[in-house]
Amino acid sequence: MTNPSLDEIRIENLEVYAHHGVYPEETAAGQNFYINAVLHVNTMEAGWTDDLTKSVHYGEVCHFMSSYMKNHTFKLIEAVTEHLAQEVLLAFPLIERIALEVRKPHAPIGLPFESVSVKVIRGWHTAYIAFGSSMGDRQEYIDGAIEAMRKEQKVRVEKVSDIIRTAPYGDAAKEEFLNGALKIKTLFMPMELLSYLHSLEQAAGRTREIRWGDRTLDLDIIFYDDWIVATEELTIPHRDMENRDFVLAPLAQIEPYLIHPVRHITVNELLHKLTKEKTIFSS
Ligand code: A4P
Ligand code: MG
Repeated sequence: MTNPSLDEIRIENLEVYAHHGVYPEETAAGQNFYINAVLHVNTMEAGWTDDLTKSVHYGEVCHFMSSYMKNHTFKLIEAVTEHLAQEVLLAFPLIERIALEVRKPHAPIGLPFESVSVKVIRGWHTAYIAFGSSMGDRQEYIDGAIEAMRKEQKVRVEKVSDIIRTAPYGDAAKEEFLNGALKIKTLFMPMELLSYLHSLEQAAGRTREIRWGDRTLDLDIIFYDDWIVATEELTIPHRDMENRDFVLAPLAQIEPYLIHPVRHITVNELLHKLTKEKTIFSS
């Protein structure tokens, strides 16, 4: 998550009578739940202008959470908390992150206790996506994917680079590519984002036959906050980005000073390094 120094709006022990629980008696009769929420919002502008529209109306957040809790029924407080955190983030765009705790002091445990609770921290993440197409109506495939992302509620498209024409890289691809990059905010975690991007590739008629071969649409995750992910299915930052001018040039156009979390140099510097190496090797 991008800004660790965000200000906080705190809601403490909001009481809500609702019907969540594993046992049928709990969902039938209901009981009191208590919500603690820390809303991470940049409050400075509201602070200086004294204007509520520049901040988040905590009263509205309380009513929203209370109605959501009353109008839905889950077995687990894990589920209540997860869904509620997401709904708040979707409904109040100025909230970048929420720490949400749902307490259940009357849980049917049969022993003296004060309370049980689940607490989660959820928020918007910043990701950079490189896109490429070398088959069929390339522009149409790219436009279609960006349009689909604009309609997906868990994604906010923030910046789109110019689209450039590039020669195929690697031995498998033969056709000219259209390439570019996107900056998005997203509620998807990295693996969920990868699956989502694969669904967009499939919608563009992508089949996976030849690695590095020609394709209708390729969507790669370049960065995800400053996270480092190294699993069999997913490598972030993208493992080959520093060797690809068709990734670095569009990225440098939208975010030149972004720092690569492993190399510790900016996108601009990576691009200059690559251009210099290419000149040396080709001369
Ligand atoms: N994967 C791992 N890390 C990532 C990540 N950060 N983002 C895995 C996306 N995927 C990631 O990719 C294979 C697997 O990589 C995925 O299933 C995922 O689990 P793929 O898209 O199925 O197959 P691919 O694209 O053929 O292989 P690869 O290695 O992803 O190829 P690239 O790196 O996408 O390169 N020339 C030009 N001019 N422009 C291009 O855009 N693209 C390629 C393909 C070749 N030449 C090109 C271009
Ligand atoms: Mg790929």
